[in-house]
Amino acid sequence: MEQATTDVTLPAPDDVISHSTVTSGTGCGGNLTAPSGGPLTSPNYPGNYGNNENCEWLITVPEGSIIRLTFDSFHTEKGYDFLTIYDGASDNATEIKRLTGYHPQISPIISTSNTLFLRFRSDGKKSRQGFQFSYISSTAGQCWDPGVPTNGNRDNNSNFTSGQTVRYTCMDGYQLRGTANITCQPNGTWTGSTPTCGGK
Ligand SMILES: [Ca+2]
Repeated sequence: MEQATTDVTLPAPDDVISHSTVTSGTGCGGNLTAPSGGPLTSPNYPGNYGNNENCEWLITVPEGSIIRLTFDSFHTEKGYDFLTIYDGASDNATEIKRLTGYHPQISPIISTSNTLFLRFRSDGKKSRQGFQFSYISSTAGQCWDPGVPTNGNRDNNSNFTSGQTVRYTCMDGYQLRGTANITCQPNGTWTGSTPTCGGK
C-alpha cells in the first residue's frame, strides 16, 4: 500500500500566499497558482457537503513542473457524488481518476504537466463528509521530499535532485515493506513509493 502520511515539507505560509489566489479552505472550488497548497476540502468539511454541489478547482504551477495530489480523506455517496480529476487545465483533458464512495487510502495522483483540473458534483439527495486534499509541485530534475516512514530512517535528508537515491531502513523490530531504495528521475518523480515499516 502507498504510505499516505509522508512528511512533506510545504513552503512557509507567507510564501504560499504571495503566489496564490486561494491556498486552502473549505469552500467550493478555486483557482490555485501557488507551487503547493492545501489542505483543500469539499464544502463545509468536516461536516457534510450539500446537495447539488458543483465545485471546480484549477491548479496551475510554474511551467515545467508537475503536480502531486494527495488525499487525507475521501467519502462521498457511492455512485451519486463524484470527484473527477483531469490531467490538464479543463475537463477536455484526459480523465485521471473518478472517485466516489469511501476510500480510506488513495495513492498520490501525479499530473503529466503543470495543470490539474478537479470537479466535484453531488446529486440532489444524501451527502457525506466529503474529502480533503493537498498538492505539491516539483520541477524537472527536482523531486519532492519523499518523507520518512514511521519507525524508519533514511540516508539522505536533503538532496532530492535527479539521479539521487534515498535508502530506507527500519528500526529494530520492524520490517520494511516496499522498495528500500528510490531514485529521483529526471522528470521530477521517484522510481517508487516511500516504503513503510511494519511490525514483524
Ligand atoms: Ca448525493
